[in-house]
Amino acid sequence: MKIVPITLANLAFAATACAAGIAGAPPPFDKGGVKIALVRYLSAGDFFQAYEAGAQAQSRALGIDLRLFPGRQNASEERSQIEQAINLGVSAIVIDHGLPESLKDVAQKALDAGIKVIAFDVDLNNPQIPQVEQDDRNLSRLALQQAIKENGTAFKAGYAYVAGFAPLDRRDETWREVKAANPGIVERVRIGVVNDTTALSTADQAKAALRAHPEITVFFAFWDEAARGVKLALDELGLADKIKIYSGDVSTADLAEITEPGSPWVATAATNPAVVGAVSIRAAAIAVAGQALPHDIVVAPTLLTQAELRKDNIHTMAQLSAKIPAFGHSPAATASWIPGQ
Ligand code: SR1
Repeated sequence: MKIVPITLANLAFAATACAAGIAGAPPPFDKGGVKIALVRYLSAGDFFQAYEAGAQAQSRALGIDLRLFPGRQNASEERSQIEQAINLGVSAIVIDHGLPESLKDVAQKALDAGIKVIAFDVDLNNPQIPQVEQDDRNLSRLALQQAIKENGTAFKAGYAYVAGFAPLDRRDETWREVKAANPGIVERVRIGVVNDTTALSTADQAKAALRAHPEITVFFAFWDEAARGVKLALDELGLADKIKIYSGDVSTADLAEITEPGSPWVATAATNPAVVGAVSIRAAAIAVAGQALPHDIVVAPTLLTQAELRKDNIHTMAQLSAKIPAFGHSPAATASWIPGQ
């Protein structure tokens, strides 16, 4: 497989060039009009919106008819959306997040119907289903190492986490390792919520937690919606100069909050979600073309610190992509015949 760098900027050109089929591509992409479904558990929030935009751009470049099934945190709805995608006769289904136990059998039903299945951030525990992920154990490790660099190995922490979501569970494994290796780092309070207003709900929880635990000096939230909620709580309680936030994910809105004067949000470890969306669609396309894919398709995260972002004057994802190659493209799931890479 030839590895060619993808840039989101050139996907738009490729989109118009390839709608009727891609010259030299393997069937069925030589003719165009391949139907692929993106079925989601969550659609709200910056990460999920940017992921969808990246998936749509890569689909246009490949001449794919992308059928989008939005996520409303409803396991039975997601399950029935997969059934609908099977009935639509799609060639592949990308399953984005979800609760594994409600999806495993219906994913197997899709495979049995000859449909390729790619999972993003949901462990369906099936060797026939390649998994896209953001190297989550390392993602939280990058943020945790930065926290130790800035705060030492003895501090009281708050932690935003919801069990049952594969990326958060993998990030949590590293947090448990770090606590075990550093007995001076103590988790004093745990909060967490997943809904379509996660930031606001997290802020309410964080305010109560911080009032009850004035000893906390560091807060970990390895999901930007949760980190934004913790920051809102700190701002409202007047504690922004007392507590530092370390997170996962990044968006243009996050960059504004991280770099604003006096912000407590000092570092995040992240990928570009639009690139992850593009990788998921490329993986589905490669599978439909009958070409080989690794089981684990990994988009590597990068540590972003407040100090460096301010120094480099970075305020948007476009600026970040221009500055850091990993934010503009990923070598994961590429093939020489895929346009827009
Ligand atoms: C509820 S799971 C939220 C996470 O999913 C994606 O992996 C994003 O990185 C986000 O942090």
